[in-house]
Amino acid sequence: MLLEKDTILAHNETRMHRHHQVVAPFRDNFEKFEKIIELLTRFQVAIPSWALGTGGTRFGRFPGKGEPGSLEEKLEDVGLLHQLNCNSGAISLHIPWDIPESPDRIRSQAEALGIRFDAVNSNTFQDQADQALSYKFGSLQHVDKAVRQQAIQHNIEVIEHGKALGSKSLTVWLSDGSCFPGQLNFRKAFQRTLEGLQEIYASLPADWKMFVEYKAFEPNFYSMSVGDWGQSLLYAQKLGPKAFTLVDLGHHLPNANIEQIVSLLLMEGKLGGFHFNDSKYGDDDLTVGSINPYQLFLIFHELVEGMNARGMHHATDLGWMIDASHNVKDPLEDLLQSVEAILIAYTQALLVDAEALSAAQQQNDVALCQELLQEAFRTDVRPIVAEARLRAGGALQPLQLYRESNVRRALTGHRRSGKLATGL
Ligand code: AOS
Ligand code: ZN
Ligand code: ZN
Ligand code: ZN
Repeated sequence: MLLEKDTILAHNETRMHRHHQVVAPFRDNFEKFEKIIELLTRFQVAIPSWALGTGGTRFGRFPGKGEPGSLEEKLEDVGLLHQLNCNSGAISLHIPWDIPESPDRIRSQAEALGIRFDAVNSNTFQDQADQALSYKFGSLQHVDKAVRQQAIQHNIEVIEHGKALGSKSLTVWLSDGSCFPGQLNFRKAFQRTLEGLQEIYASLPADWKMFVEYKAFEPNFYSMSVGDWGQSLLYAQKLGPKAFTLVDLGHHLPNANIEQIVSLLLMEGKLGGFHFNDSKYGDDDLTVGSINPYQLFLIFHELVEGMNARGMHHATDLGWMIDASHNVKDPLEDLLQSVEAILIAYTQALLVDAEALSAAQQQNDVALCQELLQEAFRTDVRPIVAEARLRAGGALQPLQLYRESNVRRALTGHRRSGKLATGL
């Protein structure tokens, strides 16, 4: 369901006077302001198909209404988000949850909505109904070659689906690992996993990237075969130039310095992209920026600094994706909040006076270093983000417009009883 253009215009009209008042002070530095607007306009965050419906925990799931039941409906939802904020012009699919029956049709639907396909995700963390062998004891690490082959074959099929849609990357997240000491020979598990990844890598088209996502724990609780950025980097280095590490913010041990990890991966040319979310305890998959917005800002500070140093293109040289799960909020509202949080952190990072910071670091002026970062972080940049949206044709306040337009009620009316087609 897409909103009428007039609806957005009317929404903006009633807020325009106030918007002009709050955005005016930022225009004082005209050149920087215009540069930031341009960067924000190009910056697109991929929405994960699996986050468009209500998620759950192992204790239960409380489904919402009007949730998408097909890939077409998922695309519709992302189209709506993109129409509201003009920064959600991509979707990340999960196979087999999102197998397109007719890739050409899906492709033209996405094109009409201004949406491209970001990384396709494989799934060897569940057993599917028609699957010959079980992943109970892992997939690429499995002691049985036949299970490993099945997992390799699946990943190759995922690449094929991605090719048909115009995707350019594969994300491999493995739930492989062990729950108890002694269960696994770490070295052999690593080697088997590497061999599997090498076979998948060999099937990657020349212009594709492979993202190796790491996770410290869960579903295995003693060891994970891609458990941290060190292991992911090892795989990526051994695989070759098309392989990169993917950082999911919720996949670290408590208090990990994620921004430093990001900085060093960037330095090595091995940072592939992100699964943005927020957490207080573990892989909580909460709304981006809802728990620790300062950490998000510090990550973006490293990204801006590191990407500029390497001459990288902010919008296109990394995979910007969300990985979240919504248990108590309307998924679309939550995703609007997440994209907004990402843009706010990015904008604040763009405001950092890089030259002054570098000089202060050189002088060991620790207090000034902190002041310079916090000066940017404490700036309410929402008017800048809104201005970028306004110029791109989006809504000044996407969440409010979503609510005012009663979108969820309309979706509930014409979709089958909120039945969700994804595996979560
Ligand atoms: C799992 O914890 C990872 O974050 C993966 O990215 C996973 O594929 C995704 O959450 C979908 O279930
Ligand atoms: Zn993830
Ligand atoms: Zn996760
Ligand atoms: Zn997560």
